[in-house]
Amino acid sequence: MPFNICQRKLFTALGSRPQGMESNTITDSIFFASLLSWRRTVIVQGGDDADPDVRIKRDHVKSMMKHAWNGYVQYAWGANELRPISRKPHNDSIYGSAPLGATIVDSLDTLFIMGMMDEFAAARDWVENDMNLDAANVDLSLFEVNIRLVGGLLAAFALTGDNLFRQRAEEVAERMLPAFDNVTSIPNGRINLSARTSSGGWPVLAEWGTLSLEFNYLSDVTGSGVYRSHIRRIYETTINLMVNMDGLYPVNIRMRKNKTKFDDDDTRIHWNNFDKYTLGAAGDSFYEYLLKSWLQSGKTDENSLSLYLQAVNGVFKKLVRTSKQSNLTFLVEIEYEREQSVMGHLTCFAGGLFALGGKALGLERHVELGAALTSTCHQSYVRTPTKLGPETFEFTNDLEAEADKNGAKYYILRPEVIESYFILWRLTHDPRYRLWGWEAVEAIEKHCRIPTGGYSGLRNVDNEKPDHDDVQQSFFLAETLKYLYLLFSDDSLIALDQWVFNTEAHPLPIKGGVNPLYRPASASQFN
Ligand code: DMJ
Repeated sequence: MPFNICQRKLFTALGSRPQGMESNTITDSIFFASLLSWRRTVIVQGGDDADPDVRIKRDHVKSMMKHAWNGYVQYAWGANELRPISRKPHNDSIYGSAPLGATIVDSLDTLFIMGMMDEFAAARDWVENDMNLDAANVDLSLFEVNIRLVGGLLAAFALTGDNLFRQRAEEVAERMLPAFDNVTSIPNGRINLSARTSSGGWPVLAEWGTLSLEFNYLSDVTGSGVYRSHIRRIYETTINLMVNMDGLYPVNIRMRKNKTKFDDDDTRIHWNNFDKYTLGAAGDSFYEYLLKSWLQSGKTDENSLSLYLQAVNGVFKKLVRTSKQSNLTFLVEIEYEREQSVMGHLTCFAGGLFALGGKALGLERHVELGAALTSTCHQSYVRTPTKLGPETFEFTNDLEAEADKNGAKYYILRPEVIESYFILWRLTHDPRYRLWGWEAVEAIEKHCRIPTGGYSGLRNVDNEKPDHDDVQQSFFLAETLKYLYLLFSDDSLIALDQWVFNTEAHPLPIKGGVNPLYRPASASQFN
């Protein structure tokens, strides 16, 4: 049964005009207009496709989630990730040995959306009773903590309205704030959640540029402006001091104090640009969050939109290329003014991003670029013997969307290619995207499924005999399986005009009346 929150909300709202709002013609029309805008149902569970064959495929994806989850529960419960072959916890991941249950928090919304409510209840119980930030006495990536923990908890809060998730998200975020005790608005890249300290200097573009969705939403649901104020300083002040190349930003920036003969403590800032420009690793989600911040704001955040449009113009001008052999569209990277014709699996998110932006803005050229990049990423999968794509692939006189013989041929269960299939499917309903998604399901089942529980990445996608890396990444449950499940669902389930996905595929509601699950603190009488 679809979980129809809209009707319950409307009923509550109709019985209770907000306190302090007097009745007159203007306020009446605002009040009832806002109720009308709530009339559209928000579907967060269910959403079965009308076609029985598609329903069978979706059931299969759900069974994959069960298999992935059961392996983790059995052999790694409470640890960050699972080593499915060794059948023990994986402690060398981004969170190291900090017992932060990354797989549990990253999986909350996937479990909920799939209707796996017993598993969801166990996960919630862990978040309530066992998630111990004081035990995380280690330097962690600000970016990873934000996208997986804060993003995962906020999405769980939005979907369920359960205040536990908001409280825990705020606890984590509040311990991230020392990273902003910096001379500039760019935060330090490392935080210690237990000691409440930060270190590491400036992180790369994609790290400091991937905070806005979570921080803006946090401010709205907690009523605390501190999170939004940090984002404002970055995007409304600091970014204007940065050199850019046609709207594209270098992945590495450095700050140094200006030593003068008058004052050794002069804190004026000089910006050095280390010029690698890329939509791949270290750059990717900076661009993603520009578009999505505009979407999340209900299309009112003009500053983010303007930065996004400038960046896509830069992409067209500087980065889009076509392969010689089969006219495949790809994106180059520019490093110290030299072009590298290499794309990463990570870069494949850009297909979905450009299509999403193009559709929202009525820019067909952007949608076409997104579709063309998604086809190229599909080629990176189907040209390998395993039908799973390598970490990086090249375009040379001899190679087209394939890894070089010394290249990075591993596949670590990443989501980006499937993410773009999902977005393109929702926007175009071209059946090829479901076909390609199903090809990926079959390949993952054949090469990555470990019979005793869980899924493993591969060391080399060119080896038909599996060479497992023995790691089930938490983003496999957060992203890869969620996007596959939604690919085989009806459009109404987590509708794209009501939700934006953070870069870890955690859906956050869109502001401005289209999604009653936004749950701002100021409207808590409706929650
Ligand atoms: C995830 O943590 C996120 O998607 C991030 O943006 C990039 N890396 C992984 C998945 O590949």
